[in-house]
Amino acid sequence: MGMLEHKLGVVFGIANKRSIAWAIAQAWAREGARLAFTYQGDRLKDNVAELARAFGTETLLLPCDVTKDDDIARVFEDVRRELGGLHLMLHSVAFAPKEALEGRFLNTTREAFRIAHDVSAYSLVALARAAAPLMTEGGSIVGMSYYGAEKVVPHYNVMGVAKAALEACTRYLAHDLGPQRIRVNCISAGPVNTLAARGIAGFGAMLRHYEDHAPLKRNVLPEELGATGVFLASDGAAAITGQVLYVDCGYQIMGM
Ligand code: 0WE
Repeated sequence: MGMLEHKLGVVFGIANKRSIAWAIAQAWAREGARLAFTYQGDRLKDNVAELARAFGTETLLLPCDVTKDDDIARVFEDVRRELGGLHLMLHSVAFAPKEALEGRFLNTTREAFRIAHDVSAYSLVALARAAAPLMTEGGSIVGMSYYGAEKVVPHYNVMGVAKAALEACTRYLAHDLGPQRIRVNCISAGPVNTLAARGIAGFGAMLRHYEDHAPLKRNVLPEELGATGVFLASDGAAAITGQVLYVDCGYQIMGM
């Protein structure tokens, strides 16, 4: 008997098989959850459809640009009609314009700041507001963060500020939704080699830096993020809300 038997979930942020969202979705499904997937833009549709097929042909697959209120409304109308309720939601979505992740934070434009916060932080608020009415039996909302939210990671720049906002949003949402037994937490993952990490200058060096400095002397594996996702979704985490859980091989505890 899986830990998430009879749970219904919706997953935002799968781009391909390396996505953290895919690792967590697979883990949720393995524990018995029934999932709907969203994808951003036609470019990713075939990718996500191919992955979703692993769970059978009737898996609900919906387009969603999280910066569009109409898209969000339609996703949750479709989830209500097709799944009939909701217990789990994964938010694994972030974007900042590439130029903003190079050079000095000082030079962040108003537009890059706006986009990073809209896509990466406000979207959690909008999605949680739309999901909550469907979570009539309580629920678990999980977001993804990164250490750059609390300490300066060179070049993470405006994404660090947006992740700080995401973590604060997690706490305020946890307060608002707690009375409805909806928990809101985020996982702060160590670096993972995903599409979003590709093309970031020095990412290979960052992975080696973690291997050298994290207490566990290695990087986190996608399946370990999946296991933490299962824990946060499960009754084992029934009293945990508003938290940031570090799943980073211990890197965050180090002072030097
Ligand atoms: O949150 C992230 C990355 C999110 C991300 C990635 C991109 C690349 C392509 C957001 N926006 C974009 N925009 C693009 O045009 N991470 C935690 C991974 C990451 O990204 C970094 C890191 C780490 C770690 C960027 C600079 C420094 C470190």
